[in-house]
Amino acid sequence: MRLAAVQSRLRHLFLGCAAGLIAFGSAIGSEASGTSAHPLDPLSSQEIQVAVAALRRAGNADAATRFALIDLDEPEKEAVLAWHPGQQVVRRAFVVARHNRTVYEAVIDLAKSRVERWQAVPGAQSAVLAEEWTRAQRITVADAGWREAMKRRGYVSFDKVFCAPLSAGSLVDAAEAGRRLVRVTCFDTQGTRNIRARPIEGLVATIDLDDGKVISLIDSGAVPLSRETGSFGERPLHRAAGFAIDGYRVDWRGWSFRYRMNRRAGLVLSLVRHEDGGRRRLVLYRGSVAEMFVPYMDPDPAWSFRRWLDVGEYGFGWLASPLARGIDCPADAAMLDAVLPDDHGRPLAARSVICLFERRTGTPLWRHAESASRSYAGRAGRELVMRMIPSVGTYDYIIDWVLTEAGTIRIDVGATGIDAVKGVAARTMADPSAAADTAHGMLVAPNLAGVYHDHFLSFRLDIDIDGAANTLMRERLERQTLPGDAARRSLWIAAEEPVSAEGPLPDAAQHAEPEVWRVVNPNLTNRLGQHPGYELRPGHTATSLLADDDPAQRRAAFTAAPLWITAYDRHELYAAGDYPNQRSGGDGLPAFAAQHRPIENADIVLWYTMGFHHLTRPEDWPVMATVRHSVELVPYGFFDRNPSVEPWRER
Ligand SMILES: [Cu+2]
Repeated sequence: MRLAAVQSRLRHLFLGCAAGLIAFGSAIGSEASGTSAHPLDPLSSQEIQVAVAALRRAGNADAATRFALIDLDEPEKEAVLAWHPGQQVVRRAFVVARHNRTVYEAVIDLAKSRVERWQAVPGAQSAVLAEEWTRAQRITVADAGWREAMKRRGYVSFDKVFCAPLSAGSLVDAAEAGRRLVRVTCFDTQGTRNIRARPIEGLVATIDLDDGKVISLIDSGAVPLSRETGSFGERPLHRAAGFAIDGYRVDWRGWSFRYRMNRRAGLVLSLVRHEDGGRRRLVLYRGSVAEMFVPYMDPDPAWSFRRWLDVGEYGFGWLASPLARGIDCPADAAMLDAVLPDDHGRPLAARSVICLFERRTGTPLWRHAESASRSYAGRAGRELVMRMIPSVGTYDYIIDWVLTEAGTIRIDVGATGIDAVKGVAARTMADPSAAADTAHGMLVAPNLAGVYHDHFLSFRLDIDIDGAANTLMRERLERQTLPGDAARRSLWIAAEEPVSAEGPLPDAAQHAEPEVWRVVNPNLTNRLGQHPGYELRPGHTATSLLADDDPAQRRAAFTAAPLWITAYDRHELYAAGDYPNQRSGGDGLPAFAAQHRPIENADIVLWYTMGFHHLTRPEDWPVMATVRHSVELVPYGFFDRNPSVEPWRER
């Protein structure tokens, strides 16, 4: 399809959106159905018409029949894979229709206009139809009982009321059996474009769509209406575009922070603050890499010592490589230098070892299309990225500190570079030595085994939510069983408990129950009376599989759990201690935690370990495509609302 045609189609789909909420599509004109169509091409409008006509001609369907689905009936996979351009294929349509209160399935041979199958599906209900949406709204508003209930809530006219028919879920009483139902709940839309912002709570009408009437009404009493409009997207957010660098301070769209390059940790971000109603609120006092542990899984004496603690044994800042514009960073990035002393104590200018750029994510930061009111609002996603790439022997780690307009701080780590390979006799898996040669790694090329290993990257995150006195909360999701007579048997609730002891979070590695980790300032509240906080949302949390008494593991005990918490001490910066090189272990986090300092409503530090096991593969050779991993700090009651929406206008 030509671009212009695509654009015109897209415009058509949006502007032509039907009053119904279910779909944005509107009828399109008939287009030519290609004779050499690929077997997986969607049905053309002509083919759709053929399918419906065939059903009518066969007496299966009439004007009262409704179609919940008319789609390509995909051919067998063998036929699809054997197809070559120009070859004729048997095109079939698969149809779900509703006729005389019964759902039917049909298959139609489109070339022959012949119905091959027409079969009732007893007891089934097809999806809610667009016309049923509007019919349910009409039925609700016309119902005397519903009007009476609305009157008790102060409504005498309903032109500013939006009613949303909802799929009925499972049946709540026997009288509902066999009927086609939706349940309708309504909203007060006076003075707002967000038609879902003010629920008229406690009133639900259940509608029989076939009989066209309300069959039951839940009225559990009036609930106070929200006094806010819940509006968004009505005017753009006016913030300066792009970022500003002033010395070592960076400002971007409400965010500000300071950065520096440290020979050992690499990039250190400090005083990360977000503007909020004229206040510059502290989120992250300091964030940096705290250690890296890469143990190889080969007992061969030539390999068993390879269990690197790259940050303490070498230094990420020292290994930071100059970044190539247009490859390592976007062409329009700001390339930043750092000064690092060399082994002789001489200041060395490290050119372009940091880059800073704003990027379009290509994904909406947020959006909502409201077909019921034919409105749309959205904002393009943009992020600020500060990047460095230490080249640690074979590996290159792309370390990104990312800020978003939604108030999130994300750390992305991309691993690329060269697998560490061991020379072996085997050239293929058919060779006699192959089994022994690949006991601890995979052949990635003839005579080369990529030895299995892990990557554990510890981040020290000195989170200070509106000041130093913070508490780490665990919010566990627990199943709650409901009494036997309820319409539901179970749901989950969030059970909150503060973490009271320094050390690894017990059981956190097992993930036996899902849980949320949240740092709050217990001394403050937001406008909803909640303590402002940030959630630490982990991505890859593999922990070490080595035995606690393994000499390699003793040196890197921090890898036993994805999250540790300690009291703040500005000298405690490294997860495996200050001098891990050649040490036998016991330093770092286990020693810090052994002090048993108070950590509730105190200055605390979180240590998160991003971990991933690396089973090598041929595609890693000769250079590995970037594999990305992330961890996020996500605002959780820190803001009163989504900070990327324009300032609220109270009514
Ligand atoms: Cu690896």
